[in-house]
Parts: sequence; structure tokens; C-alpha cells
Amino acid sequence: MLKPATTDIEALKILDERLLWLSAWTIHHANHLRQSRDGLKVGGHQASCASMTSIMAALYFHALGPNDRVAVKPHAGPVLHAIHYLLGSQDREALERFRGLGGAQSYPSRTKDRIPVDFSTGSVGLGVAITAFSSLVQDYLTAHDLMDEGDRGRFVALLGDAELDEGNIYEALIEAYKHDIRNCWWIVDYNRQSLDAVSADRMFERFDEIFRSCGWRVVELRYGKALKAALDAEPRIRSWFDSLGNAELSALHYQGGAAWRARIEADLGKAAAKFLKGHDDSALARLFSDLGGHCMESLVEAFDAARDDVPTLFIAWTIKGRGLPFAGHKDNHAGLLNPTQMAAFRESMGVAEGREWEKLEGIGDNALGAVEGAIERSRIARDKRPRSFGRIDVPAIPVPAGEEQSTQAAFGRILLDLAKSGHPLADRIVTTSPDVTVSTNLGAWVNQRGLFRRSEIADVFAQAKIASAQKWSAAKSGQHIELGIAENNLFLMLAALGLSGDMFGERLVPIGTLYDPFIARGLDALNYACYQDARFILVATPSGITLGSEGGAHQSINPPLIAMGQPGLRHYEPAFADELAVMMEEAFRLLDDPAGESSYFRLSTRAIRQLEREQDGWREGALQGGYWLRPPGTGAEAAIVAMGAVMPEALAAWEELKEDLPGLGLLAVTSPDLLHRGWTEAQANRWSGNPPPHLQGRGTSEAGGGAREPSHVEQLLSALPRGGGLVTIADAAPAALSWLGGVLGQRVAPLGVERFGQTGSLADLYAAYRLDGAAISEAAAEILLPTRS
Ligand SMILES: Cc1ncc(C[n+]2csc(CCOP(=O)(O)OP(=O)(O)O)c2C)c(N)n1
Ligand SMILES: [Mg+2]
Repeated sequence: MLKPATTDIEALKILDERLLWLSAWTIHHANHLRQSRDGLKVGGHQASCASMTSIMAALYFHALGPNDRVAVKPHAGPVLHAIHYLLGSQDREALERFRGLGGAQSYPSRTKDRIPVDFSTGSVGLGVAITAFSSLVQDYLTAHDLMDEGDRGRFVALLGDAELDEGNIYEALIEAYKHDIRNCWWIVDYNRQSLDAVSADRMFERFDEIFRSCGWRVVELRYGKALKAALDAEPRIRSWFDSLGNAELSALHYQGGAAWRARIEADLGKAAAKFLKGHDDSALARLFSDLGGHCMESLVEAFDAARDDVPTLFIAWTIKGRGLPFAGHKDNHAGLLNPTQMAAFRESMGVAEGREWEKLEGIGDNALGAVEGAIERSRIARDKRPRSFGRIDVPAIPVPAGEEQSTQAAFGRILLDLAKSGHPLADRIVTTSPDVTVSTNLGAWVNQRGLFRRSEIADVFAQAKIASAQKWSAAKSGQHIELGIAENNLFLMLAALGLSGDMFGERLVPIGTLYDPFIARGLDALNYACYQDARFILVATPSGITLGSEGGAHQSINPPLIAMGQPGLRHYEPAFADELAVMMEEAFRLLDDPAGESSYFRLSTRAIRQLEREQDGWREGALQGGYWLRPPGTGAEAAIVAMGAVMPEALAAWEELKEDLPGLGLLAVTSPDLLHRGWTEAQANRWSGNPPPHLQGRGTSEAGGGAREPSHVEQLLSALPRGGGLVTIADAAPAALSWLGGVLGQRVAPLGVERFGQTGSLADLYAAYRLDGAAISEAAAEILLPTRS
């Protein structure tokens, strides 16, 4: 790589200042100039942007190539928008609407921003860690010949120093080490301030050790060129400067030149006289502000020197709020320049009033050409990459044979059959699991398709001819990514795999398995995956107190409620293997559909007798969230509404009660999530001008505010009278089903699990937690008696 000419460095410095100006102005405009409709503070982080502009100028206008992908520190979002504004891929209107409806988002968003955002960020730590998993996905794609080596890129995370407190970063670091990841740069904006205050001094020395021990190269950019030269010449000043704590440094940056002088005089006395004489106050402030993360020469040099594929941590010393009046102040995280300060800043930039949005306003003629050249030469993608959908051919998924089977076993069987079928879908599937591959029934699939590793790992047990049902060798061709026990990593892996189509143009079909209760462990990472519209299938098994002897610590209660509240993820909870087959087929299809989403299957280890179906009508209902397993007869007053593993109890109770309760129905719920969504959507459509298909084109009077298509759940429940009774039962929090009473005003007796589980046989536990036939009878009596009296 050619050494950049001095004029290029000068141009990058000017761009650095320009990003500082534009990011501060965008935030200022949103807070002080745009008309406020609610009187609330709009917010934005001028100080957090200011400490990153040099790093981002060096990256986007020099170091990054077209295949590199970046996760930008959330609160530096305005800098990313400013960069794309200069590149012509962001428009002024979106910046003027920063943090407003339809405007540039507060934190970079893949789905909502119009500029190409490689990774959404917002929840600190996750954007950092996902870059490691995306680099693993890139390795997977090249190993499977789905991507050319030449198209490989680097994965860059720009992070705040306080993000290093997020534990998920270290979980990812460990996993990344095991998988020997490469092509990753994590660049710490080391301004030594967080949201509340200045960061603790003690940790810093440890970070480089932690990373080095995980195979990373650590590059510390502590001093800029000028500061380094000055400190080299004055060893005493260097040791004094190095001894300052984070808070002292920040305070001095805030106070400025006179304070630096006074402090040096106080600490070093006569020994510093010569040094102080050679620097006036403003020279002192300038010199000590020349930290590595603000020195363009140092940044460019460091990035150019790290072009191999070794994962690299850059610790770039910066000043939070650099160049702004609150630089270094411990309270500056959400600080905003006031209009007077902003006017002074504008003038210092040579920007005329009224021309604030002019991209290169105030840049002198001598420099203009070089700056324009640097912008033009930027190699990063200007446009959003097209999403890749509709490429996966989904075969019919056969129902696994067996009179008695559990949904978990059926899942394993479906994957095994797919693996053996040689269907192209199977070649796109990548499975992953945090050390529960075998216990979630993925083992047979792994036996067929193998573990993925860039370099081969032999199965020592197999080589030694030790009998084992599970093969465990790894190779480039493998299709299972085994993770250590860290559910955060599972969801980040699924997020990265699930973005493969959008990021690399090759959609993969990721399937992740874990135990249902431990979804909670990775919940924010799951939300993060969905927020980016990553597409995957999550199989959570075993679940509920049906897990029996494993006890309360492993028996999940609330995941169906979690799923109901999670956008971008649909919950299916089948009772029977044939339902699961239909749902998996749907989940594969949804994963590859622009209007689709990810799916979550809550499965069980309880083997139950399968049904002999007389017709196929149930399928459509099962995909929409429920169907009548025993339709209510005429004059019916009540129904049992059951989900998942407790279906045998519901069926038995139905047999027992049907004489006493003529017409009693049994509704099999396969997804409370979908039923609820359908219900609220139907209501919203009535008012939001999205008429149901049969009313479309008939004008608004009929379509909006008038008749509406009843939702699936309304159609199902209208088989019973208003005022009828529903006994709902699920091996989960009863609230997952009890809301059904609100749909048509029917009364509900909800059965479910509300206390922590415990060990026990199924019969004991179902009796103790009221999930058995007796409980259903009692509940039915309770709910029907008042109407009869
Ligand atoms: C998971 C999570 N917790 C809390 C926050 C709120 N928050 C946003 S920025 C921030 C501090 C960030 O400090 P640092 O990473 O050093 O960034 P700086 O602004 O100093 O560059 C916090 C606590 C968040 N965004 N995400
Ligand atoms: Mg910080």
C-alpha cells in the first residue's frame, strides 16, 4: 500500500473536522431548530460523536474497502450519517429529521436507515460481538464455496471504552478464539468516560492482556505524533503525564491550557520550567489533546500496518467531546452545545449562517480538491445491498413415523431425513447449539453433516474405535457450529448466520437449539437478532414442567409470553409430530420470504400418542395458531383450549366430560402469538385503511371504520356463544392463553404453571400444578356453574 501523501492526510484531517461539525449540527438542529411537537428533549450525543470523528474519517475515507463491514458505536450514529451525507448516499432531509419519524435513526439501523448500515447497534456490546460471528460466517461461506475468497472483507467494531464492561464481549472473545476467527478489528474509542462519569483507572492495563491471551494483536494508540515527540524529548513530562488518572486527565482537558500549566508547575516545579516556557497555554492544550485516536497520521499508519487477517484490538486514546466546549467534562455524555456555543463553532469552521448544511462550506480553495478527492476515493459501499430472498426451494417435509413420539424427537428425525435426502435445502442448513447439540436431538443431523471448522479436527474416540453413537469430527465441509455454553453467543451466531443473505448475498438456513428456560439468558441478543431482521429457526427444547425429573431449574414457564412480546419471531408450540412437520416447512419458507420472519419452536421430550387424522383441514389452522381438534357441537357452551405437551390430558378430559357437557369442544392452540397478532391486526386494519382483501377497492366508508374480516381466533371462538366458557391449559404461564376470553367476551378458567417447577414424575407434577384431567374437570365446573344457576 502506498504511503498516503501529506495532502491526503491534510484532507483526512479536514474531513475529521467536517464530521465533527456535521454530527454536532445534525444533533443541534434536531434539538434547537426543528419545531418540537411534544416539548420533549430530542437528544443525541455530540460528545460521543466528537471522540470518534478522527477514527471514522481515517476508516471511511482511507482504510476501509468495499467488502468491509462496520458496527458503529450506537451514539456515534450521526457521524455515520454525516459520512454518507458527504458521500451522497444520505440526504439533507433525513438529517433534518434526525430522531424524528422517518428521519435518520438515533442509533444506526440496518432496517430503518436509508444508508447502508452493516450492523444495527444500540444495546452496547452486542454490535461489537456480532462482528466476530459474522467473520465466522464469512469463513463458513468461503469454506462451502458459497463465496469467493477475493470477496472477503474485514469486520470492524467501533466501540466505546465503557462497552468493554459488557460481559457478552468476553463470551464472544472466547468463542472467537476457539473458532480461530480472523479479519476482525475492534477499535476502542478510549475516551475513558462512560455515561455517568469517568471510567475506573484500574481496568485499562488488563484489557490488552485479556485480548492477547485470546490470540489478538493489540495496538495501543496513546500519543499522537506531536505529543509523542514532545514526551520523548521530556522524559519527566512523560512520566508525569502517564501518571495522571482518568479523571484528572479529563478534568484538565476540560479546563484547558492554563490548568495544564498550573498543574505541571505544582507537580514538577522548576524541572518543567524549560518545557513550559516553550509552550503558551493554547500550545499546551493543543499538545496534550494530541492523543493517538485524534492523530490522523497515527491512525492511518496503524490501520495500514494491520492489513493481514490477524484479529486486532486498537485502543485509541481520545477525548470525549474533543473540539467542543464540554470536552473532557464528566457530565458531557448527553450534553448539547447551546445556540451561542454552536454559533461560535460554526464561525470557527468558516461556515456562513444559513449554509450549515452545505457539505464542504468554508473549506479553502487550496484544500478543496484534496478533500473532494478523498471523498471520491472512499471505497465503501454507497448503496444498501439488496436483500436476498426467494432462492430456497422448500420441499414437503414428511411426518416422522411412529405411533408415539415427542416433538423433540420428531424434530431430530425431520433434520435427519433432510440430511439424508440430499435436498438443496439441507445444504443451506447450518445448525448451532451452545453445548446442547446431543440433548436437543441434533445429534443425528451432526452425524450426517459433521461439525464445521476451518481446520480439520479428528474424532479421537472414533479413531480409537471406542463405541459411540455420536460422531464428533470437524472439517470445512461441516454444517454444525458447536458453541460453548453461552446463550448470548447462540443468538449472536444466529443473528450473523441469519443476515448472511443480506450481508453476503447467500442466504443460509440457520437452526439453533437450546433449552427453553435459557432463552432468557440470551434475550437481549435474541431481540438484537430480530431487530436486524436476521432470519433463523430457534428450537427450544425441552420445555415446561413436562421435563419432570430434571426439576425446576430446567423447567421453563414464561417463554410463550416472551415470544408473544417479541417482534420478528413467531412462536409455534406443536403437540404432534405432523403439526411440527407442517410448521417447519412454513418456517423454512418464512425465512426466505421478504415479508417473513424467524420462528421459535417450543418442543417437549414427552412422547405422546399421535393422532390418526381423517382429513387435512387442520393444517391451515395449525399454521395460523390453532384449530378445532374436537369441534364444538350445536348448543355447546364450553371448550377446552390446550397447547403442546399437555394435549393428552386435554383429550382424556374431553372424552370424560363430553357426556356431561354436550357439544364440548377441544381447541388445539399451536401459537398464542399468532392468534393474538391476528386479532389485534384485524382490529387495527379496520381503522388504519388496510381493508381486508374482500373489501379492497370499495372505498373507505365500508373498508375503514365499518365491517372487518374477523381474525382467525375470532372465527374459531365464534363456534361458542358469547358468555360461553373456556378452560385453557398449557405447560406454561397461564397468561399465554387466558387472554382468549377477551376476544369475544367468553369466560375463562386458566390452567398453567405459575410457581417454580420441581422434580417429580409427570403424574405427580401434573397433579401438583393442576395440569391434569381432574383440574380440567374442576375448572369446567367452575366456569359453567354460574351460567346455569
Ligand atoms: C446494554 C445497554 N446498557 C445501557 C445503555 C445506555 N448507554 C448508552 S451509551 C452508555 C455509555 C457508553 O460509554 P462508552 O461506551 O464509553 O461510549 P462513549 O459515549 O464514551 O464514547 C450507556 C450506559 C445502552 N445503550 N445499552
Ligand atoms: Mg467512553
